[in-house]
Amino acid sequence: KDIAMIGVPMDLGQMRRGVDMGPSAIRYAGIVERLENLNYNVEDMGNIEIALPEKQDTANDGKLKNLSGVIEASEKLSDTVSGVIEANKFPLVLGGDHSIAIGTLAGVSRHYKNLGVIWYDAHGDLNTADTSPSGNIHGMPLAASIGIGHEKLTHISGYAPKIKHENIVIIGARSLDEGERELIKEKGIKVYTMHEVDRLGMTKIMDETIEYLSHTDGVHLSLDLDGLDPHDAPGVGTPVLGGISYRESHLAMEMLAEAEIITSAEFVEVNPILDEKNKTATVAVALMGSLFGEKLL
Ligand code: DIR
Ligand code: MN
Ligand code: MN
Ligand code: MN
Repeated sequence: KDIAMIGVPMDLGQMRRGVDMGPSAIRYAGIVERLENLNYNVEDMGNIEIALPEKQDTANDGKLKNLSGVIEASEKLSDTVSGVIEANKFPLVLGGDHSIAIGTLAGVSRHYKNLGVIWYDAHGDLNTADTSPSGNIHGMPLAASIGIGHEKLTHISGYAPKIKHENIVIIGARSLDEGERELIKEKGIKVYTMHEVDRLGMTKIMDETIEYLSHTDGVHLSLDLDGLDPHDAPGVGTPVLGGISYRESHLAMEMLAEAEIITSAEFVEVNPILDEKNKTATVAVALMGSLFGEKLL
């Protein structure tokens, strides 16, 4: 199978510098070689062009920081991802902050009637301008994708919603804002918090997740590196203590590989400036290896 890799040096969805270098850090950590060793054809499509934070016209943003820049990038990414799927390749998107998921899902979901999403993250990313404590759009992509929030964010590529709330599984949550908790309860969104990770173990969580999404016709994996414990993935903009371990994450990826359900993926929030010797990109590459079928024996 063919993989098309798309870099998205996006840093407009939050306010810390350096996450735009995520795609470079992941390439430097050897992603192409890693996947080629698994006998994939890997096409590195290079990076989507993202406007500079300094050049943002913020006059009309209201409570959504860098809104126009995020919208512009989302439209571009959506079309690129859609083209990759049309060409029968697996879209592998490298972030960049998590706001890119708005564009990724806008591109992917055009090709599925009933797309499932696994949201591996310390956060829910279910905020809107009204509930967000920060105004940062990287805390909003999951809400936007189920059609909740600013019209411009929910309607990338001219349609909404991208996914159904009952087709989402959030794994690793340990920092949810008040409005996000209300939305999760109101919609009955499936969430495995760290409490469940500890209590059930990753094996049971992945078995249940795969079963829960078995009625879908494709599953997108959106993996925020801050879902992992900051000990294992320190190079992220919003680290939260008490996260998923490196080993649990490998197990999760291996179980997804075995189940053969993932049809698109993105790895986001790698920030090499905040990192220790590119550890976080190295972890991301190792997890991608497992996701694409790497095995010891
Ligand atoms: C917080 C942080 N909930 C916000 N979100 C992050 O700003 O909305 N998501 N870091 O990954
Ligand atoms: Mn996130
Ligand atoms: Mn996060
Ligand atoms: Mn509409």
